[in-house]
Amino acid sequence: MSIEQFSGKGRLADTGEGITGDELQLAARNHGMPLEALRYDLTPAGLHYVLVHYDIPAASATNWRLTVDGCVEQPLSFGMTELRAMGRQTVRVTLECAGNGRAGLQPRPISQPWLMEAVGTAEWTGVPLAALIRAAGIRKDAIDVVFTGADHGFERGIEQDYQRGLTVTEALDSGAIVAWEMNGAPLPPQHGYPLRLIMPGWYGMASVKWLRSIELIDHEFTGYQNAVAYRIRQEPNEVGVGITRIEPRALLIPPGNPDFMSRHRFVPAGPVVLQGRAWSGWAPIERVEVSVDAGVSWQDAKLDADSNDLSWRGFSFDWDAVPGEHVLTVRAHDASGRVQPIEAPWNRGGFANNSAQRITVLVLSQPSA
Ligand SMILES: Nc1nc2c(c(=O)[nH]1)N[C@H]1C(S)=C(S)[C@@H](COP(=O)(O)O)O[C@H]1N2
Ligand SMILES: [Mo]
Repeated sequence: MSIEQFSGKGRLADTGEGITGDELQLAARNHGMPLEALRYDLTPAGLHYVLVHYDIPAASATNWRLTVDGCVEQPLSFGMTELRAMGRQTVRVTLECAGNGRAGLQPRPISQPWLMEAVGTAEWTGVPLAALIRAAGIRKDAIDVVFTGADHGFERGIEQDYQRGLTVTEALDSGAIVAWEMNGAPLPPQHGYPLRLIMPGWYGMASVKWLRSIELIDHEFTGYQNAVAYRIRQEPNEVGVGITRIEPRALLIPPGNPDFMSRHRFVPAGPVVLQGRAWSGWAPIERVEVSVDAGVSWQDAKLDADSNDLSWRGFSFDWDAVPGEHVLTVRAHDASGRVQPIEAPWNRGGFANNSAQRITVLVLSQPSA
């Protein structure tokens, strides 16, 4: 018996192949945000999506240490009390998993089978990452910063701590914080208790949970989560392009009432206010379009006040629902000129798939009960 024998291969589903047992196992552990929770401007912690590669590690704030070392003038080690003395800032951040939308791709990459619900917005409180790095003093030979979590596991035969790297510039200039609170309470275990990194605007994989070490290194970081996973590729052996910021996306709160098993939706005829939220990690949202005829015609949604950061922005649209079947769809535009595509291009890992949401509803002339 060997590690390889038990390790997932990262394959594509065969034509017509349903969700596998491995995918079900991942989906039952890693939950999404039910789309009706788009009604909350700040996602309650229990409704925020969760993604954990390995196991949630045992952790105690009492004896937790965070080290900052490597290519620094003065290596540092903080307990939670010492860390709190370094500064305190709250940032409102929309996090989205880079695999969001994966299950909608054809062929389907076998992995966590997200539909469109791997998103959430929280207020994260902690100390600016730049303050910690500057306190240690950046040596001239520093190139990358490596963040290590306390969780440990195997991926495609490779044993590892969960680790991600950033360049020194990204680490200093992206508004990152090392957070100990989510929505004003200590981090829940599944969201990184007692300490995590938060990288505003970046796909979730950069926001390392259970953060125990920040190391500056004098070369490019080539760890698994940067160099192997989380890259856009067409072919398994190409180098690919590393995944960074969140592509624009708009989502509607599905209107009306769902069928329990199929989740097909029924809407009573008459005026309906469609509501949703849109976000992009590149620039603030400046326009959202809605179509109630499967993308044949589009109209602008009304935008809520700008949040002045990269967190999601609410929108609404007045729809006069007439009896019959309708396909609702939405697309986001951000201030960098990025427009959400109706159909995003395919890639092997199923990353950054921001294809437009489609909701089929049956509008009923009479409420049935
Ligand atoms: N240590 C550690 N950090 C991690 C992960 C992990 O498995 N281990 N998963 C990453 C991924 S892929 C995502 S999408 C986000 C999810 O954060 P959340 O569960 O708080 O929503 O955490 C990231 N940070
Ligand atoms: Mo993720």
